[in-house]
Amino acid sequence: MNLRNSRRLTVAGVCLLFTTMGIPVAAADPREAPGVGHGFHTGAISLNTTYNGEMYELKDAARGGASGYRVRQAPVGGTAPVSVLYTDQDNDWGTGIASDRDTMAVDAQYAAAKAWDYFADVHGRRGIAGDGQGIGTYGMDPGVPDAATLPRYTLARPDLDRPDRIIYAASYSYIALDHHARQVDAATLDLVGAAFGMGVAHAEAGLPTTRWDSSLPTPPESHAIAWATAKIFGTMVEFYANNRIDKPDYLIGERLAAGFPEGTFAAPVSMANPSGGCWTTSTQSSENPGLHFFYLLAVGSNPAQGDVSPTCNNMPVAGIGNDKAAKIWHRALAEYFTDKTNYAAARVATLKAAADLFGAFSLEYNTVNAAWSAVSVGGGQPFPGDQTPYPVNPGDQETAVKTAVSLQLEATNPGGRALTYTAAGLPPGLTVNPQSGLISGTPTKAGDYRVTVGVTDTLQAQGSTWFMWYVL
Ligand SMILES: [Ca+2]
Ligand SMILES: [Ca+2]
Repeated sequence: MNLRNSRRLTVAGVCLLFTTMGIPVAAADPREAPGVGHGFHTGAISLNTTYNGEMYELKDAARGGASGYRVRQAPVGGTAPVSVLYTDQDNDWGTGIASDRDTMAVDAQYAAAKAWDYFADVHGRRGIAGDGQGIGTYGMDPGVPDAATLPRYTLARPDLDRPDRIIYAASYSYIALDHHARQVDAATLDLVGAAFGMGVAHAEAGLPTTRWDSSLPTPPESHAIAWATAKIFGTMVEFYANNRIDKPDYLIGERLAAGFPEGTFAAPVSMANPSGGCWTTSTQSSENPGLHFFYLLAVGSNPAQGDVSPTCNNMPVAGIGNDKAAKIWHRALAEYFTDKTNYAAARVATLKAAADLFGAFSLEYNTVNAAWSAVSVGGGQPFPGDQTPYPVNPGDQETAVKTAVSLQLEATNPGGRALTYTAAGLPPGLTVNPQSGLISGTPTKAGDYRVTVGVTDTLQAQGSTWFMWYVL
């Protein structure tokens, strides 16, 4: 029965419904009934709400009392914005239209619930701090100047340079959603999930939740690791929700621009191939090398389905799937990350986490190592027993164009497992036999070619080297 089309009378907590015939019918306790939400990003979904005797509150008792608030401007004469719990008369929330405040609240509450469920189901974690406390989502009215003025809102910062953007930063129990100037419904699964993940990064490791600038005492890369953590988990929440409107993908914030003319917003970041996705001293304060790493670990460089992800070292990486990749990152965060973790330390931490979960030098462990190398974060092994195979460098080659060549690659192979040979950047006309390592063919075009040759064993332990091939 649709409550909206029924007159309702509440007596001692029992809802009596009057049908059009005027005959009272005892209904189930309305406090037990799930609400219906109509989100812009999420469509029609069910919501846990709380009946207070007079109306429904956007408050989810099953998830630590997670609640949705609207933040209004300070009243005349007041100085602080006012947070108001969303309420509804008939437990049917929102219209599905982006500019509707209740619709934004539906999206936020739904996304926060999915984030809660993701961390609970996959990582055994209840809430951002793991203490069972539900989180709040705050939809900012236009003109609310600064989320930092919210009570207890000590860790959040508005993105002053981009006031159209969501405020990612979250404290232990709050997520801010900044709709500001453009009235954007920023409560997408990945962005809310990222805010949740940012809170977890801070709660577990003390990672800083702001963008780095030169005035901050903490190293730039710890900010990058925090933001990578946020966006990795935001994407995992999106996959977990598997919503029919906001479909899972490896883009960050792709729904933000929905309903706006193309070009209104910057293109969403692609984890498969982000700009600055190779670590250098100029990308170290960006999360993009970390996002690129995670995509390679989970999906791989050339997946059967999904976007190709070019590697910085020209070596192929086969992914181990979202679930294993996310478990590795979460364990690294929970056990090994600190407030000063940089990319090199994150590499060691994720290797240790992979060793804890799957064994040192397991396929999963070796894939972590390969994926970090593929974003130019290298280093030694934190455990003894390394069996990485390496190709023997054949030295620079010089051959005449349109003349057949044959070059046999050799490799060290301490693990004794079957090897696959790869060669990237070969002169046109030449190919490598992946099994035998024989490079053969007839070069068709003169030029100077930088060739990366690599070997990968059946547990994805891999090594590479490079040489020049001059075709005259
Ligand atoms: Ca999506
Ligand atoms: Ca996304």
